[in-house]
Amino acid sequence: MTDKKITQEVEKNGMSRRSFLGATAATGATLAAATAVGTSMSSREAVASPAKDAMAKAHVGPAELDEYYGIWSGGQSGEVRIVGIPSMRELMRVPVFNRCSATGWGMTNESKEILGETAEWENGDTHHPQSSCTDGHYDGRWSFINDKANTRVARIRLDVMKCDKVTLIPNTQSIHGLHCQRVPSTTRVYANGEFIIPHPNDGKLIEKVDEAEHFTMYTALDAETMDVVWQCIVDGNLDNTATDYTGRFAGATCYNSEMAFDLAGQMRNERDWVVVFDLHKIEEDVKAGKFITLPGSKVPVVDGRKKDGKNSPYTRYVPVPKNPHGIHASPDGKYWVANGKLSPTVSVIELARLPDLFADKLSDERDVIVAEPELGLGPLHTTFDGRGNAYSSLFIDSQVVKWNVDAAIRHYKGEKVNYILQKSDVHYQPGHLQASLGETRDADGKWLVVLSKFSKDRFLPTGPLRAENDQLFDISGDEMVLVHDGPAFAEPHDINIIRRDQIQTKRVWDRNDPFFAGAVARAKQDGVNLETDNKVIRDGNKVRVYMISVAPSFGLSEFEVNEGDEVTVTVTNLDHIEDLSHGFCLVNHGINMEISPQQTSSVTFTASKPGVHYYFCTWFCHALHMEMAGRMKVRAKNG
Ligand code: CUK
Ligand code: CUA
Ligand code: CA
Repeated sequence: MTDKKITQEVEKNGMSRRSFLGATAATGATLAAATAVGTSMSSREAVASPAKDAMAKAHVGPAELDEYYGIWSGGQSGEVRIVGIPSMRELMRVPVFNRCSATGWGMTNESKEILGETAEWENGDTHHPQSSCTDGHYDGRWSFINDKANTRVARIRLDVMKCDKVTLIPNTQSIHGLHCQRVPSTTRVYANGEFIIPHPNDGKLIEKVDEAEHFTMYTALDAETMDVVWQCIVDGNLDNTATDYTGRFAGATCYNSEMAFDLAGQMRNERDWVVVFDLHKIEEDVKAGKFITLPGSKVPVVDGRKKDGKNSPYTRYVPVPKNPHGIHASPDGKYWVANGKLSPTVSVIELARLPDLFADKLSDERDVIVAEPELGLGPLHTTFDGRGNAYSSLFIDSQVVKWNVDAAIRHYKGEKVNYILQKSDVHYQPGHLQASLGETRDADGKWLVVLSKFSKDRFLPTGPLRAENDQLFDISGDEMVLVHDGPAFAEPHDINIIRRDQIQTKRVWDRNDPFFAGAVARAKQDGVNLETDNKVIRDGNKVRVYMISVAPSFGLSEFEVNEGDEVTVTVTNLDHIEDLSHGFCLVNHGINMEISPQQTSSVTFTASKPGVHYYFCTWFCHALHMEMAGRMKVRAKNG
């Protein structure tokens, strides 16, 4: 393609981008055009020397360790991933709402206990990993994650990188936005119920909207117990959420102030809201018993809706344009930035003005807004470098825009000042973006990860379903420089980037770890010492098989049960050696589980098939790993 043709393409593409809004038919054409442009541009780009320098910085050689842990959501895969930054090497997958063939998540007794009443659901949709803080710094205890698919919130222990709690949120449908308290420390986790549903939602009032009360709620969980501690009814719906750096306020975007159930209806208003919650006031009233409960639930509920134009003590509704999406706090604790999505602007809210907002000292709710810079088309999310600059993703423009927050504020006051510093193409259609430590006071402005929703021509094609593209930028200099394309499976939405010294992981399991306390208690009841005994205990038609594993053998090379028995196999890995995991897979029974060093794992199943069935070790542990196997003999009922 000639340069002139490329220019024409860009112009054409630019125009079709601009008619993108609201025109679904144009979407395909826009994206197709973007592909053509992207291809020609990238093949044209010579790698300039600043880019080469940045790439050298991002290079993590063999046996070198990354500087940061990235905690990655896995979208509709239902999992969470741990990725090294800047190498972008995937280090681990943490199954949460999904099933995992390798670790046995969803099959083992330990994981089923954690999944609780929702263990039967095999999918989830993770969007927002949020890691615990003390005084606005990551403290390495936990990451929390939402499940948009099945209205849950889960917790991941960062010391072992396993999920240890799952809570089903009552009275709402679809948990989307999630954020934890940052200051003084994470004792609360806040979760947005996205969809507006009738209350009670018992099937009696499904025909007419005006026959039932319709609303959604903001939910607070106790970070330690993961119990739901209160819910707050809101007008409209809730999309994303962010806390502040004082502990008193949280904000949530609402794209459906119209409370409509159709697309056109949800785009009717020029402005929707940032809903601001006074968390201290809600906690105070809940503590004082000033709350209601909803039928079938004991959770304290407060009403944050406006009544006859009057605000509740719990919320304020700040009008912002239009169907806003991401909301993010700057690391200096001064601002929230709400991203306009259907408006080319973002709204900058000064957090110091929120006490006056709640004290009704402002003449207009919008007086908390100190800037509304125009950035480009489809701003979805924003992150910060700790040097006063913000980076916003422009979904429709397929760009990241770097802008200066103070300059935008001065511009809003009328000064003639340019606030946009740089626009960089990304490939393609970015959602979240995250700068290193950008969610905390420690934002260090070194790396920026941009999670793009389309990869198109960037990788070898894989049929109709393509990888996403997680791109890495060096943002340490004046200009952001693209250094890496990272293909990712369905579908990272958001990440936390944590310095590696802020997370202390265990090398082997602690024998007293609560993760397998259930199995330890069962063994104790059976008089079994998990660290020495290989035993089969019969209890009516329930059989409990205990064995140890030491590379390359199981403590039992065979055991016998009767057809129809309910069998629980408990394996304890006595190996102390780092990285020496075993597995227990029972052939033709749909069972496999991980047993890492010093771990106990257990699984319960029915021995429904008479005959001899092999079990074998699935994690390659020894030169004689293939030989690490045994036989379950199932005696036929009439045998
Ligand atoms: S959401 Cu996906 S791009 Cu669920 Cu945070 Cu914005
Ligand atoms: Cu044990 Cu392989
Ligand atoms: Ca709207």
